[in-house]
Parts: sequence; structure tokens; C-alpha cells
Amino acid sequence: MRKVLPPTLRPERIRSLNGCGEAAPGPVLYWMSRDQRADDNWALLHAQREACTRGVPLVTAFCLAPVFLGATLRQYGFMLRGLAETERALRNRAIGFVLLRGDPGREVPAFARRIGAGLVVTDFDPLRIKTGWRTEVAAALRVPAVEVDAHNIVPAWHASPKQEYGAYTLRPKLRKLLPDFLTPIPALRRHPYAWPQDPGPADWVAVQQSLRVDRSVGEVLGLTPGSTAALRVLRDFLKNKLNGYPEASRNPAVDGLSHLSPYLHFGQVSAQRVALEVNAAGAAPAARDAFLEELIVRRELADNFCLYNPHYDTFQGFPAWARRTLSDHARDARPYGYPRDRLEAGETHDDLWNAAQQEMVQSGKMHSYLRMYWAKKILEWTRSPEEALQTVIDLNDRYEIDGRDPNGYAGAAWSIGGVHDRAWGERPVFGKIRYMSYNGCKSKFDIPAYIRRVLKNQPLTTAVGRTNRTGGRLTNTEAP
Ligand code: FAD
Ligand code: FO1
Repeated sequence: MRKVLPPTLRPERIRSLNGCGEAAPGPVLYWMSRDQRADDNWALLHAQREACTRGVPLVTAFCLAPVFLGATLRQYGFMLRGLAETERALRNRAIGFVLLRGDPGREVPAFARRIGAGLVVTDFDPLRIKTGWRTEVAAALRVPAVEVDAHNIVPAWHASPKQEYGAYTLRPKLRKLLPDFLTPIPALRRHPYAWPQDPGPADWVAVQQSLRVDRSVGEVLGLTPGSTAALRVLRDFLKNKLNGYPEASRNPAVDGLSHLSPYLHFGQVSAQRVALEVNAAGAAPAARDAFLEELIVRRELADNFCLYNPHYDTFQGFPAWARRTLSDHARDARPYGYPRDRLEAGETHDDLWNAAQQEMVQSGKMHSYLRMYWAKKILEWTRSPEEALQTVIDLNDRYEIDGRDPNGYAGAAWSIGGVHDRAWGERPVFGKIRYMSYNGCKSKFDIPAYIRRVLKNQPLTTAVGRTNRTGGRLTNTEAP
């Protein structure tokens, strides 16, 4: 009986990593990293098509690195719970899953050799650490290795061959390409060729207990990780909040955001799935378009920035005009100055800023509007733009569940270094970098209402040792 093969992907979504010609016999290995889901995953769909074409098993491996850009128990816990669900979803479709431990640059090629993989497929991620892993893995393999952009709707390298100035230059390029790429996503099939060496389910509880990560930033209770939860959050947003976009999403005093970023960051839901469901939701066009602008244009702009700017997380990554104006004002007197620990504790003169810091520490997710204000105040209250950028990145990546993401590096660079923005009227410390003020926030939303919301909504964390700041004294927020 003729094999009915899964559909092919658009070739623009796939890039060879080592030019190793034809695949050899043996299972196809999907090295899962950024896109940690079974459904709507173009990298996995490509791996399955290749395995079906060859009549071989399909094996997925995730390599758990001992450290990852300062991630704490908060982020690893969310990720591991999501991976456990993904493992079940893969097994239910006769696709093998193995959890590797250690340095991916070493463990992935060794595993590929152990199982006699004939082809290795992985997903795309523009971060420096990931590019390093892929380069090491591809060089160590004697079989072909390819990467598939399963994170962006329009593959990042296809959307643009260079760093874009801003949303206004990338948007028309995406608009032209979206009809070809914002398409229905084929279903992952039950794999017809079982993998006899499958070791069976990982012991996720033991894995989490064995993690040697910073446990002082605990998981956020009440936030359910995983692809099933992601779709629940999405459908709730479509039903109850999308029509309020963008007005409600720009008002921190109300809950107007989708809260999809932790799921998108860990690839537990596909942005393409989100966009398809938003388009099908029948929302008011203005709301729909405003949301898709963030989900597609802003997100792909961040990947574009990290893909083409090797200095995406340093002062050197700022445009020349911004570096010049910040340097011209580097010696300006700062109205306030706070060391890292006072900022981390949310103990400044500014009650709005303190509440935003507390929201991030306690809930693992600061409101979008306040992330801009929060970062810009750090520029105003630290000794240099370099120190400010590092402080923003460190605190953001320590407490935000969606941290360690191109969106974060682009968000920090926008706030402090004018990336994807233009020059504004010159002023002390900021120079021509866009300024945001407390009174500006006051004119846009009800600050006391936001502060009340943050204090009321404090989800207890499971933090051990991490404590809540109430009036400067530490009280233990250990979950009851
Ligand atoms: P929604 O408004 O519901 O947006 C839906 C999705 O659109 C988001 O999940 C995200 O994928 C995308 N999106 C929205 N706004 C932006 C944006 N400004 N840039 C890129 N994509 C966007 N986002 C992260 O994912 N991780 C981070 O670590 C992060 N750090 C940031 C730091 C600073 C200083 C700034 C200014 C922004 C940062 N952002 C970060 C971008 C943005 O604030 C978050 O994506 C957003 O708050 C996530 O919440 P949501 O999904 O409920 O947002
Ligand atoms: N990706 C991996 O392949 N292995 C890891 O061990 C790993 C840990 C990790 C921890 C926190 C975090 O926020 C991300 C982590 N990632 C890991 C990467 C993640 O999947 C994303 O690819 C990037 O962070 C976003 O670009």
C-alpha cells in the first residue's frame, strides 16, 4: 500500500547546519530545545516527514543544561512540568522521548551516535548560547543536521536578511510574506515505526529534585505550565479580553493582557496557532490587529534583533546615535541612586516602581506597560547606561518566567538604548532616549489601583528563603 507521507514544509523554514548531504539510515532525531511542544511544531513535523519517507523511527531528545542564563527554580520548574506533558503527548503518538542531561554540545551528538541517527533536526533560536550549541552539535555529527524555525510564523532569516531599524521597516516585509506562512498547521501523526530502544518515561520528580539551580526564587503557585494550560489561557483571552485590546492591555490597573508569554517563551504554544485562533475569533478588527502587531511584528522584530546583532545584550548593541547621546550624558547627576539590592528589594522613593518590582518578584510577570517604565527608571537611578542595562537584564531574567528571551533583550535595549525607537527631545541622563515619567503614567492609568492590584494579587510563591517585602522587613511567603 502506497505510503501517504505527511506534507512537506515550505523550504524557506529549513536551514542546513552542516551541509552533510543525504541522510544515512537509522532513526530521525529531533533535538527539541526552544519549541517544547508536540503539536503545531514545524521542526517536529519536518522530522516526522523525513522519518516517514525513510521508514524509520522518530526520536525526540531534550537536553537539560545544568545552567541556563541564570535561570532559577522558578523557570526550570515551569519548563520541566511542560516537558513532562509534552513527553506524554509524544509517546501517545509512538514517538520516542529521551531527557538528556549536561552540555548539549556534547550530549546531543553522543546520543545521536548511540542510536545511530541518520538525520538530526533541531529548532531555531537566535540567542548566542543556542547558536553555540547548534554549531558544536553540527560539527560533531557525521550525518546531516538541519534547523527549522518553528517559533516564528515567517522564518526569521526569510523575513529579512539584516537587522531592521524598527517595526516600521519589518512590518511591510512580514505583511507581504504572511499569506504564504500564516497557514493551517498539519497535525502530528501517530508514527508508524516504533523505536524499540525507547527507555520509557523520565522520572521528572527526581529530575527536578536533582537540579542544582538557585532555589531562592521559587515557582509561582497558581500558574499551570504546559501546552494544555496554554490553550486554556489563549481561549480565555479570546473570549473575555481580546476585544479590550489594546486599551485594556495598556492599563496596568486592569487585567487586559493575554498572559501567553511564559508559554510562548518555552514554546509550549505556537505563535502561529495563536494567530490563527485570533483571526478566527471574530474580534473587532482594531483589537485583532493591535494584538497581532505585538504577537507577530514585535516578537519577530526581537528575534531579528538577536539574530543579526551579536551585541544584543550590551551597550555596543545600541545604535550609534544612542551610544553617543548616552555617553554625552553619562556624567549628568542622577536625581536618585540605588544599588542593586535596594532595586531588587523594591525599596525606592517611587511607589509605582516598587509595585512593579514586587509584581515581577512575586508573580514572575510584570505588566507590559510597566516593564518600559521600570527599565527606564533604572537608567535614571544607576551610575551608567551599561550598569542600567545589566541590572535590567539580570533582574528581568532572574524573576520573569518569560525571561532569557529575545523579547527581553530587545525590550531592554529599546528602553535604555533606543533600539527600534527614534531620538526624542534631549534631557539630562537620557539624552535623546525616550523618557517616561511618573506623571506620564498617572495621566494614563490609576496608579493606586495598580498598586492595590499588585498587593492583592500576590500569588504565594513556593520560594524557600525568598520572602515578600512588606515595609522593608522580610516576611516568609512560604506557601501554607
Ligand atoms: P500580550 O500583550 O498579551 O502580548 C502577546 C504576546 O505578544 C506576548 O506574549 C509576546 O510574545 C508578544 N509581545 C507583546 N509585547 C511585546 C514586545 N514589546 N516585544 C516583543 N514581543 C511582544 N517579553 C518576553 O517574552 N520576555 C521578556 O523577558 C521580556 N522582557 C521585557 C523587558 C522590557 C524592559 C520590556 C520593555 C519588554 C519586555 N518583554 C518581554 C516584552 C513584553 O513586555 C512581554 O512580551 C509581555 O509583557 C508579555 O505579556 P503578555 O503575553 O501577557 O502580553
Ligand atoms: N533550552 C534547552 O535546550 N535546554 C535547557 O536546559 C534549557 C533551560 C532553560 C531554562 C530557562 C529558560 O528560560 C530557558 C531554557 N532553555 C533551555 C531555552 C528555552 O527553551 C528557549 O529556547 C530560550 O530561552 C528562548 O530563546
